[in-house]
Amino acid sequence: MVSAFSPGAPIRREAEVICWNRDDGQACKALVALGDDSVTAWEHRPGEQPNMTVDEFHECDAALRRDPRVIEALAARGITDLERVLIDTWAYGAHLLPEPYDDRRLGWADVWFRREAGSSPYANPVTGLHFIVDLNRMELLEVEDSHRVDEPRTMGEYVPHLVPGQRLRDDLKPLEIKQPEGVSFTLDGNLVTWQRWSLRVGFNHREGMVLHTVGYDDGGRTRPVAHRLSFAEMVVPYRDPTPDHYRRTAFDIGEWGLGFMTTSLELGCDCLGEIAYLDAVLHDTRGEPYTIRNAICIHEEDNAVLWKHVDPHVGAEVRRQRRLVLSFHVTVANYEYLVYWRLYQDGNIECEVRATGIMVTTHFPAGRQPPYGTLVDERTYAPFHQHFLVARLDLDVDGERNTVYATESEALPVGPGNPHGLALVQRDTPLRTERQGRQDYDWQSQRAWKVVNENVANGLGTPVGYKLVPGGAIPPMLPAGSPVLGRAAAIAHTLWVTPFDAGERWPCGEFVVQSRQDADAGLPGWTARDRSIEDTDVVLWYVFGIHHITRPEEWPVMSVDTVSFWLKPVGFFDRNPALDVAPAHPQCHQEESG
Ligand SMILES: [Cu+2]
Repeated sequence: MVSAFSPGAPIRREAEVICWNRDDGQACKALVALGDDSVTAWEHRPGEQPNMTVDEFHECDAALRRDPRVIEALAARGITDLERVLIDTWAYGAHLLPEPYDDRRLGWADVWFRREAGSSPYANPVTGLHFIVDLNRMELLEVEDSHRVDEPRTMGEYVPHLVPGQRLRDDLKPLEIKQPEGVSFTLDGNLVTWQRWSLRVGFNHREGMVLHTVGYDDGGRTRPVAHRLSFAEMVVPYRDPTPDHYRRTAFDIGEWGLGFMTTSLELGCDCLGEIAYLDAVLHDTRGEPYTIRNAICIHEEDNAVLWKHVDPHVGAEVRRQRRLVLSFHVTVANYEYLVYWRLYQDGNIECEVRATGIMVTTHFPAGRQPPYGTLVDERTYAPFHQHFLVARLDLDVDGERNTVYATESEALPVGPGNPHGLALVQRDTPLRTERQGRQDYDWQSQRAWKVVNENVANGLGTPVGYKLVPGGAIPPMLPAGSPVLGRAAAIAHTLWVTPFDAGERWPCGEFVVQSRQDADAGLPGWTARDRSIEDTDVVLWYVFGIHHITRPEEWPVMSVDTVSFWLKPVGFFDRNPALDVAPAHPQCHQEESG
């Protein structure tokens, strides 16, 4: 497979095809051998709903706009200019499907209104109006007109000319990033090499950017760190049970796909400096290819100081820190997610996600505001919600045979040998089976997880490892038996560990549109077998995200909310591997004394 690939070697080109018959709604999964134009596998998947498609979203929009009942419902609210209406179609969870239609492929739609041409539709929710649509027949099933609210006078605009009385700041001087001798990385096809790092960059419709065969050159030998790094699922439950929001639980990867939602990047705006871009090629519902230009951005950044010491006799020795950033941006309706994987000179890998865009809001009548959100404008609140991401980390620390340890600090009680209560020890507990591999964040013990290769020792005689340093871990806060937790039990733990299985890719199941529960299809089912995860090819599933208690400062557009986690070498090297980074300027470096 990928790790065995050498340039020029023949490869078998296969495409996995998910399709469904819009007449009877039946889904199928097929394998197509592209080299000899043959279908090598064909499997019926009764009862499953494939992912939502971009084509279907647009088709639904067009169908609704034509429908006299939609035109009438909008007119009843004084909206007659359909050009200014935005309709967002969302997927359902099975537990919320309206009964007469619960065997169909359904969407439910929100309605938004642009106050003037070019203004922000998300500034003005059409509160209490939703459409339920059969997505196979493109048939409007129900107009839900649950309640109306007198329009508040809000300011939801962010484009400068639409913000009343706004004068843009003019006191920033130019800041230019130049690399007069070019960049320090090389890009050969999808192979990236930079400093000691090498990796291959991939892309697919569901996960977006994927990093393969990430390795670090150590004395002329590439030592594997990760076989494959990606995001496998996102779950965004809105925590507001009122009519406008109770259905709003998005699975942005399983329902929509980070790849499908990827947007083109612009030099100087999205990425600054000397940039290498990669395009992505995806397909529409007819299987026709299309290109997302500049889908992935690769560039170097200065990141202040890497290491420093000031010696009282001989002065300062300082190194600047450089990092390589691989990133892509995703727009899912009102929200954007910006994903950054960063490689550092000292062997660290950082994965950062930034959420930005526009929060969902609702208008409410004069009086007390609803309790499940924050007031952000006149009689307008932004509901609380959570963004859970599941990173799939197929690590190969110096090879495939790895064991994961929970590593925790413990303060020993006062006693003989510890009279001042200072003694702190580190406990490493091997996770031998999948049940033990279900782990939760623990602030008290500063719990982290070490992926260790017991078969390879460093120069100090201890086994080599990489540590998953948790960041952005959030609890689900969903009661047992909650239907959302039933569909996404993966979010119930911070970490899951499984033995590698090529078929285990999607933590909440392959088909999450209208899913009822993931007990069989995803992480809960896989790990219920309690397989051994000791000294084997392990996959870590790290759950992190944003517990979004909305703020007025996030309206009318939200500055980035940033979360990250790190993979850091622990005894992978014998000493600081960035000792040999050269000083950026002569003055960062002590004169050699003669
Ligand atoms: Cu949010």
